[in-house]
Amino acid sequence: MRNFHLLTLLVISNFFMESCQEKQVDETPPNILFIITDDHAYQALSAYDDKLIQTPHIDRLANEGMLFHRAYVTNSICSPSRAVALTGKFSHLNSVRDNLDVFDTLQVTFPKILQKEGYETAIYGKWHLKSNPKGFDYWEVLPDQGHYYHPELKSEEGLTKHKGYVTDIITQRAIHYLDSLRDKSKPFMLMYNHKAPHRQWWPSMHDLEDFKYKKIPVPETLFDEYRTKSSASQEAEMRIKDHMALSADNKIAPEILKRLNFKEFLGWYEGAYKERFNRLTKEEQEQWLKVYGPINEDFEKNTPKGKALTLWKYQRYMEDYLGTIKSVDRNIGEVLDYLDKNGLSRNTIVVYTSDQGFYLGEHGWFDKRFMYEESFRTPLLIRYPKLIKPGSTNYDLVQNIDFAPTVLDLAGAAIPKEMQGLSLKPIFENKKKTWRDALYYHYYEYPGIHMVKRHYGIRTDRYKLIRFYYDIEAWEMYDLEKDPQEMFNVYNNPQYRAARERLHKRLEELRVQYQDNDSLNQNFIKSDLERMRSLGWID
Ligand code: SGN
Ligand code: CA
Repeated sequence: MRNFHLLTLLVISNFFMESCQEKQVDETPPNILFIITDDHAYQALSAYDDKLIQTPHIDRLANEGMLFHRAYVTNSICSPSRAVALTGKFSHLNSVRDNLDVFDTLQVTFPKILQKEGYETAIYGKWHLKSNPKGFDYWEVLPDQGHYYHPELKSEEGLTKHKGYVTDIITQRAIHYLDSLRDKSKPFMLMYNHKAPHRQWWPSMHDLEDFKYKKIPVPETLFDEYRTKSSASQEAEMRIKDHMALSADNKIAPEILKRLNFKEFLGWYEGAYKERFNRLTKEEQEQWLKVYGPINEDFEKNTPKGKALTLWKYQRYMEDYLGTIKSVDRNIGEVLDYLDKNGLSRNTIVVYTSDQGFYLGEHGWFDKRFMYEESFRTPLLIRYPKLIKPGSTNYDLVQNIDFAPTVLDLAGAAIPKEMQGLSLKPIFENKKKTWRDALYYHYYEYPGIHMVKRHYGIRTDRYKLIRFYYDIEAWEMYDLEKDPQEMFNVYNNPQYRAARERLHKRLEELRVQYQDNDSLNQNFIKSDLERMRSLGWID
């Protein structure tokens, strides 16, 4: 009898101890691992679509968390997206509308708030905001765009050159932080940001051959002639056919191009190609030439022309672009394994996203910037075992202004009024009653590289309305339900009159809500022109 009581007591006390521990764990603020890659198109992530590549490690986040099918950015370009992620505010209010702007580090950002809440914060990899990171206890970032091979990293101590491949190095630095540097008594927020798969797509030595000579499926709209669109599409300089450099992008040696009389895209691109090649060690150059040598020889012997050349460039583009993603996927796998092995997975929110989407030949393009789906949308996968049911999917209109409010909300911090996004927590918990019915977008970098005209617009569940302005005045409207590839501009189609009027009205409301307007725009144009003049870009 006595023994029985003792045993019962033991079992009960054990139960209490365990549930207290459980409670303790549950009340510990979550760690946050925020991963932002550069130019990763959702078309090249197998959780969304596996026709181009398998990304099993990134896919884990969807299998064990939530996959967002309608995640968008506010301004499809690098520095602006990063500023939005940090501040939760649109570009016109966060100091970074284009890649030339310098981020105002005096602003409120989510890492700064987390620091005040007792978090330790760190950032490794791509930063691209010109001013030095603020609000981070540890930081080591690529200067500007950084390099694929043997990159430099900038920290409080200055520049350090690292031996190896950029994606591996950023991972090593991030794991070193997690393992050896961090204060383990505090929750952490780690931003782990990759350069890949940014142009000019130099895959790691491990992945040089992966996609070579595998026939990559061609998008239906590769030869789009923009028949119903405004002149903005025709005038953009991002067509694979006309603007992708055979040298730097497709890795054909400049000597061969000279012999074949392909004069276009030598100049700066020739220098860029040589400079990148010269960064490789002698052994790497030999390894590289074993794979790219035969491609070069074949190009010289059987030089494709016309449509065949565009198809050849597309195939070469994809081989290298996808190659750089292989290494991102493998490295993310390593970090997820680290979390598993160190008992961190359950209490760490992992966010995977890109600074924007990218064209993989759709509409004949590479690059981003436009408000069309491929570049406006961005991948978003979030794992948080405590709140998110494994294998969930979501189709709400979410946007990168939501990142900062979401992280703060999950960390138990107050969301400042000036942040314009919404916390995604109710979506995770399945408790959302209403959600936004429309997204606002505004792109500014024009005139500039790729010459995509300034535009703003609205996207609802079914429609999209865009206004191009500055040296053009044009509206476009798409019925995304009937025309998901955005091939038919229905702005002037009488059947869509009522829908068009509703969209105009809602667009104006959004501009008021988000404090954007034409007079603000006029001032931006004035200061942008002054800057271009001072840089000697225009007279
Ligand atoms: C570089 C690229 C462009 C790209 C911008 C901005 N050219 O200038 O194609 O649009 O970066 O990219 S490259 O030949 O130098 O690679 S962003 O992602 O940083 O916005
Ligand atoms: Ca980018």
